[in-house]
Amino acid sequence: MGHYKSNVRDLEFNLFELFKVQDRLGTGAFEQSDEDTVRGVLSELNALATGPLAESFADGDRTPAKFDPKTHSVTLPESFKKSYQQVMDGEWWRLGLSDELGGYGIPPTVQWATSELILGANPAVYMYMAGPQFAGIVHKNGTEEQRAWADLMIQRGWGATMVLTEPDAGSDVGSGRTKAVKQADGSWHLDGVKRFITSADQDMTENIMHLVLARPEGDGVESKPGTKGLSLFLVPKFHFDGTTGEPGERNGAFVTNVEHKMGLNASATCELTFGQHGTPAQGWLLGEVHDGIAQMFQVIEYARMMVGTKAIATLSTGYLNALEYAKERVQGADLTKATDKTAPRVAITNHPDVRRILLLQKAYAEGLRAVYLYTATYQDQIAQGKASGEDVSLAEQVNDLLLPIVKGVGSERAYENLTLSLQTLGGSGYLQDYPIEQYIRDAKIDSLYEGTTAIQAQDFFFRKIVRNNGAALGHLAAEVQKSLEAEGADDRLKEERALLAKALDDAQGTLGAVFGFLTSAQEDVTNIYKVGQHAVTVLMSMGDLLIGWLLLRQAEIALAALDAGASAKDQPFYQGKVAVARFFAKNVLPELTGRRKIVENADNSIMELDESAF
Ligand code: ST9
Ligand code: FAD
Repeated sequence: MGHYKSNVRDLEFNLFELFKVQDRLGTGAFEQSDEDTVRGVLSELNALATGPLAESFADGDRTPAKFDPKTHSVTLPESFKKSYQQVMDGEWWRLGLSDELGGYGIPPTVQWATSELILGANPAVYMYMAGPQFAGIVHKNGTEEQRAWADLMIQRGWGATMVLTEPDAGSDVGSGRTKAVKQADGSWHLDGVKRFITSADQDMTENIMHLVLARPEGDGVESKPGTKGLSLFLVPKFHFDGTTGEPGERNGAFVTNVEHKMGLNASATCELTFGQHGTPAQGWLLGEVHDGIAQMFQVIEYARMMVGTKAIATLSTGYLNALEYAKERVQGADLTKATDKTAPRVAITNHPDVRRILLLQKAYAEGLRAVYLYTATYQDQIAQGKASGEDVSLAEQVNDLLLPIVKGVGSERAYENLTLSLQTLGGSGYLQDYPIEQYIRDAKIDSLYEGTTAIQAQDFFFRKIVRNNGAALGHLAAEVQKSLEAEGADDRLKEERALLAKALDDAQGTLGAVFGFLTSAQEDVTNIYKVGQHAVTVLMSMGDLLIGWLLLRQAEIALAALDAGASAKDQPFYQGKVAVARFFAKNVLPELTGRRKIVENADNSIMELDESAF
């Protein structure tokens, strides 16, 4: 058996029992798909993920991407390339495409569920699959000629990158200095050095299309500072025939270094230099509009959802590996017999502390899965609404609000709980004999790239709540309230509902306090520091609230299924759903009260402390 332990039962539970995707299948934008197709896709992809994709996971780590500075090229281990080829040959990338570009008309909820399988089995494989997905963005924003390039990117299986970061422009993308100078033929020559670029070279595809943010210069080009002065350029690795896609001369975008990283070693993280090696780096303005940051955010929104799902997928397999180990590992006597030195030794699942950490892992793995799939239900609504010409603005706002939770909370909680997966194995968890140490190394990146957690928290508060006048947040709070007041709610979960009601009040109180700091900053600008200090707390509390709510909804469904006489095979699954919702409500949700107090009592002492005292 490979390292990857998927949870298709839970994916199906979310899709069909909680979020009722079957009601949307066969209609509107999803006319082509039905329940059998979806179950079939999950089952087939699960076989690929747990088998051939998982196979090269460890090898990709131990034999990382190799860089040849003479040829500016990157090579990957054969085993990894084989895994990538299988997923490409199976045309699984079509799952993420619109019908127009050769997709299967599958709802985003299902797409993300299938993505979890690839991301859990071998996340670097997924990263290299960016070509068709990014082609969709080129198609959406491009000129007629560029739309034809997008088709070539898909047909010829090219790779693609998103190129923002520079040595002095990480979180602060607007500090980027790479420039693009307009040429007489309408193209642009790029000049500058970008760093940390995922998949900027590899030896698996005939070409790579770089989507690059650069600062345009030239006659008639208005120069603006910050992100609003950036434009998005298409810069291919090789020039190509616009009709056939046949690659020609090398373009002047060269990989000049590959980073040595803590994890995710199969995914090449490259320095990419434009126009500084004797060949001009020729690029084309995307869509011929200087609207680079907004265009790039279409890529970023997808990538943030992907990063959160990656983290959650890894936590889930970490938990299931830990669970399997715990059931088999015999160590120590039952605590009630601890003084009897002759007492029989038991599996560690009998120890209260092991149960505690296993349930924490289960709660976050399954709760966060529900959060990303809940987010995707709004993407379903957007796709359906757009197809039928309905107003989708609220669904778009709620999706926007949820993205920093999926990405920020998903990555932080996954990493934190993966350390508990490792802890479950004791010293063995520290060894490369088990996959968990690699999971931890591979998952750490998720709280860093695509915007660190601090950036997610600020995005959540300032852009998604304040600038939105709380419209999306109000909708979410009303959804939680609706569950709390639902008629016929199961009495057996009364206590948990009361804990959820308190958590809702605490999350709102925490937000209220932070709003107060923002308002008072009009009189004393330093009060904005208090927002900065506690934005992450707000994000994490909102994440826990959502997890507690969705676990409770799952528990209601599980109790009903048990009452209706669930099959012997399903009974433990549903019992587990009830138990984990109860555990989370009692053991995690009350933490929101303490966090609220901390925020309400915020002061600026840490900002007043001289740097030398740190
Ligand atoms: C990175 C890549 O880290 C990591 C790896 C990726 C690998 C990709 C692989 C993909 C694989 C795909 C495979 C598919 C396979 C499918 C298979 C299916 C089975 N939302 O606030 P302002 C815009 S990349 C939307 O003033 P500042 C907006 O246009 C590096 N738009 O910002 C706004 O204008 P307006 C990632 C947003 O203060 C404008 O920006 N780096 C949002 O100038 C200015 O906004 C980062 O993420 C938003 N949330 O700049 C950087 N926010 O206001 C992190 C802003 O008029 N830093 N806009 O609407 C930030 O995000 C900063 O906050 C900042 C600040 C740069 C935005
Ligand atoms: P910094 O921005 O220097 O941040 C350092 C610390 O300061 C962080 O804790 C951060 O939260 C904090 N901080 C910074 N500014 C603020 C602020 N305003 N408020 C509060 N806290 C703040 N980039 C690409 O363009 N394309 C890619 O494909 C890509 N892939 C990557 C792959 C890997 C493996 C890595 C490591 C990075 C990748 N990146 C990529 C870059 C990545 O997006 C950046 O590393 C990330 O945005 C953070 O920037 P930075 O590393 O410069 O950190």
